[in-house]
Amino acid sequence: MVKAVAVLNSSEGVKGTINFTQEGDGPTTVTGSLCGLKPGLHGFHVHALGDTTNGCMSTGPHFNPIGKEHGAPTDENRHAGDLGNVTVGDDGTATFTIIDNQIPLTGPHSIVGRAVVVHADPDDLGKGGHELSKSTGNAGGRVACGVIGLQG
Ligand SMILES: [Cu+2]
Ligand SMILES: [Zn+2]
Repeated sequence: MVKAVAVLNSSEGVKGTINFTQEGDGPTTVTGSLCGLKPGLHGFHVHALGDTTNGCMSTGPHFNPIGKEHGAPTDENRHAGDLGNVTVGDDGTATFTIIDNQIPLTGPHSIVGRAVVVHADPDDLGKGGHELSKSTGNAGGRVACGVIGLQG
């Protein structure tokens, strides 16, 4: 079992912890808790770079090792980092579990050393018809992020 974790922080009071586990070559299980967000849907992605020197802006684009378009987690044509949306309740918190086959913790397409990003707005999953739909899901600003590190 390989384990990784990302601790999210932001200047806007958003906090969270995201845990990742993977057994062998199986899917990766993502369990997260977030607080300090506005209620509703928020885009949730793995971005390419584990660099937060300029805040979440320096995490680069969505992790996309095989040159696909932005999409839903269930789409064939999607970035590996496209994990869809998380749902935040009226109390500003979210707890969630995501199981995904495109975010391994080992090997050439590993997400370790990259970043998870939570956005201000819903991810339209590539279907919103906006000029940004096919690249970012038009999910708005990057409100919190954290670098994914291996856990001992
Ligand atoms: Cu993103
Ligand atoms: Zn994407």
